[in-house]
Amino acid sequence: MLGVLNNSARILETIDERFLRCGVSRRAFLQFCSSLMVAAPFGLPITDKKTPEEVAQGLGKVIRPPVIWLHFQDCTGCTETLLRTSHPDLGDLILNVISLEYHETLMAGSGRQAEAALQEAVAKYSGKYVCVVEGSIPKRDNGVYMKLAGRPAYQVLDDIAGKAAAIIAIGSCASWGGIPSADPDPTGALGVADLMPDKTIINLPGCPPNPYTLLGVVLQYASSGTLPELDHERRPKFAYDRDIHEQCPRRAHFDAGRFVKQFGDEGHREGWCLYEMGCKGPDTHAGCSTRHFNEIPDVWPIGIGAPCIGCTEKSIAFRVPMFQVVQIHTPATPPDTYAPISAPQGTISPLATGVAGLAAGALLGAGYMASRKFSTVLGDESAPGSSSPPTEGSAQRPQPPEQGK
Ligand code: FSX
Ligand code: SF4
Ligand code: F3S
Repeated sequence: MLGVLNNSARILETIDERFLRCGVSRRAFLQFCSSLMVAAPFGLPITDKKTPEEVAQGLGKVIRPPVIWLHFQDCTGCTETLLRTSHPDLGDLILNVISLEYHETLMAGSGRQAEAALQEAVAKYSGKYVCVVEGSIPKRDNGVYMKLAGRPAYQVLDDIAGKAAAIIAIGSCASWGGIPSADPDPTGALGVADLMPDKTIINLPGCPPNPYTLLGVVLQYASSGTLPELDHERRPKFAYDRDIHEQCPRRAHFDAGRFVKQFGDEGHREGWCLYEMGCKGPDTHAGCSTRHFNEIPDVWPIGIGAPCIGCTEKSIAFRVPMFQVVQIHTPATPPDTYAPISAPQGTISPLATGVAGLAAGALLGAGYMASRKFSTVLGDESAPGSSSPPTEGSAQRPQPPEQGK
């Protein structure tokens, strides 16, 4: 399995050759392969193996793919997520697995020197490199809001991504505009696919996304020249095929009707469901609930007590107010990884598809829950949707802003 880069002059090494030359430990590589298997449990031939050893055996023979990484309007979080591994040698290892030819944040050079390095890398690997794009591209006023070496960002994108073998838009900014495109969108921020609609582009949204999703796609391409199956938003299905709510560890609390009402209240301290705090998990496709960040268990938004803001969804993050409650409009299937809390093991009340624990009259149709507002009463810990009248002297809770404001 020497992959698509086999026919190019052997200026690039295989991953095994590189490790041997740089003294990378087998143990670190196996750890890397395990993380890759967790990030891509199915849908990628490179990880479709029984053990990390088998994955390592296949990957070791792959020629390190040359990667040219462009930065536009971003916060550099996508780069950080790739390098801020909890084990320093793993971050190192990632840079040995791929051949990062150009990356403004990581390279020592700047100005003319950096520009020369970019042109050299493009000429050397023209038509063979993977172009990773981080950040959105400003198009308003002829792209005057961002220039690189005197050229507007959109021209740089056209030039460099145009000569790539594959284009990966990493993060929500590069996928469809992300934070810079939030209202009032002063720069006219666009994603890569908006500017190059006819190119094969893989979107890896997330703010930031899981780095192993990127590595899985790049290594899959390097090993066989194939790309994973994509959904309608050009996201690889292996990483974005399920919604957060389906596999959320707090799901049993949702099913039991236990909701956090305010940050810091008893429910929050107990790890209850964050739906009433605006959690967008029911409408968000991503793997975070089972594939945590930085190789640390529970390191993901809901794992640390923050509601999901729907950062992988074009129509949610930076569009819908953070604390606005979303409508549940998919039948809620019971989780298959977490046991329900208030129902006997292996069974769940049919009412749990909405919010079990509510008065039945509060449910609007079996299996679905209507969009609901926050309680207006401070300290109100009644069941969501129930009408608990404010008690005498009770303070009014500040309301979240209305959508579009
Ligand atoms: Fe965007 Fe990347 Fe959000 Fe940041 O740089 S996807 S702002 S976390 O990380 O581009
Ligand atoms: Fe988890 Fe959010 Fe669903 Fe609650 S609403 S179970 S916190 S994804
Ligand atoms: Fe983003 Fe929600 Fe995951 S905010 S990181 S998709 S939990």
